[in-house]
Amino acid sequence: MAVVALASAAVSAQNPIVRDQFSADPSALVVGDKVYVFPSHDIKAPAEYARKDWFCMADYHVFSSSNLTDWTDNGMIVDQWSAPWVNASGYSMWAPDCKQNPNNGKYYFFFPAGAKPQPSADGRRGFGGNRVGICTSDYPEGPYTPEATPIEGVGGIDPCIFVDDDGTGYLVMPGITITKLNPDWKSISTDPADRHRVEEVPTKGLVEGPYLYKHNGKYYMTFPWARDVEEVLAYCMADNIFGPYKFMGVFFEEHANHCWTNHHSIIEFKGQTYLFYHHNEFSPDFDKNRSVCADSIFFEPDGTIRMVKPTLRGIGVTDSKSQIQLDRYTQLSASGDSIAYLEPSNYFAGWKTVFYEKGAWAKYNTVDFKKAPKKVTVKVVPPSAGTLEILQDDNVIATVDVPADRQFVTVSGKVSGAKKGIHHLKVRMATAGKVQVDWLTFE
Ligand code: FUB
Repeated sequence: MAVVALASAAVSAQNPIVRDQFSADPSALVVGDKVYVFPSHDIKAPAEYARKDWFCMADYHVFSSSNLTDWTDNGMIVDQWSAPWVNASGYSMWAPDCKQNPNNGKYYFFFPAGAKPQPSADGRRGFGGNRVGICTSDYPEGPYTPEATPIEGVGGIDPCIFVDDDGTGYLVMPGITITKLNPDWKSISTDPADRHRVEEVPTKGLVEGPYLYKHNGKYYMTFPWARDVEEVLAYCMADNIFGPYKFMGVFFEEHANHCWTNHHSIIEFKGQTYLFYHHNEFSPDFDKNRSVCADSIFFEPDGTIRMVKPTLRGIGVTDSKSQIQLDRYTQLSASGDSIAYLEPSNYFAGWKTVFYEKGAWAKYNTVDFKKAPKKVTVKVVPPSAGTLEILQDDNVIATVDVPADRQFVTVSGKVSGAKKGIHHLKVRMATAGKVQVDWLTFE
C-alpha cells in the first residue's frame, strides 16, 4: 500500500502568516482582489545595538496575498539608512500604517521612528524623539519614496490612518487622539475643531496601537490595553468620528505564551471581516521577536464584536495540492496527539503533529479539492510507525501505512471515493504506535 515518493507541492502558510522572518504590528489593506500587509520587522539585535532585550527594527517589508493563504514578500519599503530624518543607528522603526489617499490615488506609508539627534540649546546633541514620517508610492507594493522630514507637529509612535466615507483622512495616535489630515496627507490640520481626544477609555494600561475601523456606519476605536499584565485588545463604539464613544470591553484576550504586546488592524475582504495581530510563536522565550497572524472576526446583530478566537489554522482556503501543515489544525482530539516544533533549535522550521494513540485525530477545515484526488502523500518525521486514515469530511478516502523498518521521507497512499470541492480534512491514527506528520498533499 505505502510507496516512497518525493513531493513537489508549494508550501502554504497558516498562522503565523510570515514564516521566514519575524514580523509584528500588522497593518492590513485591501486593494482590489488582494490583501496587503504592512508589518514592522523584528530582527535579532546586531552587535552594534546595545539593547539586546528590547525591540530591534531597522526596516519594513510589504506582503500580499490574493487567497489569504499564500503570502508574497514584495520587498523592503524603507529602512533606517534611507529615510533622511531617521536616526540610522536607532533600530526603532515601530508600528506603521498604509492607506490610499483618495485625493491623488497614491499610497501613503506612515511610520514612526527615532529621529536623528538634534543640537540642543547647550550645544550637546540629544535624542531626536519619536516622530512620524511618510513614504509614498503609486502602487501598494512600492517602490516607496521617503519624505525628507517627519510630519510637522506630530510626535510619538503607532500612527493609524482612517479614511472616512467622504474621503477625509484622519491621523489616530495613542492618547487617543484623532486629527484631520490636510488633503495632501503630509500635514495635519491645526484647527482645534479638527482634533478630538477619546476620553471614554480605561485610564491605565493604554500606551500604543489604536486602530479606528468603521462597520455598518459605526466607528470602532480599537486598542491594545494592558488590563492586568500583557495587552488584550479592547474597543469603544461611536456614531460619529469625534464621539461620544462608549467603552465596550475586550474582544481578544492575552496570548497563552505571554507576549506582552499585541498590535492589530481590521479589514473586510470578500464579505468576511478579519483581524490581523501578532504573537511570539516563532520565539516563545523572547517576546520582542514576534510573528503576524490573522483570524476571522464577527459582529453580533447589535454591532458589538464577538470575542475573537486565535487559531493556528488562520484564514483562507487551502489548496489540496499544497503542502498542508496539519499542525496548523482547526481542532485536535481530546487526547492522543499533540503539536511540537520540528527542530527545537530552529523554530522557523515549523511544527509537526504527533499521533500516539489509536483513534487520535487532527482536523483541518476548508481544503479546496479542485479535482477529486487520486493519491495522498504524507511527509513523516522519523521515528514513526503506524497507520493513518485520511478522511474527507467523515469519509475515509485513504489509508497510509508507515512501516517501522524504514526511514521514510514521504509515504503515499491511493485515494478512493474522494470528491472535488471544498471539504474538511481529518487525519486519524488507525493503529497503536506513533506517527509524526510534517505535512500532507494530494494529487
Ligand atoms: O513593535 C514595537 C511596538 O510594540 C509597537 O509600536 C507597539 O504597538 C508594540 O507592538
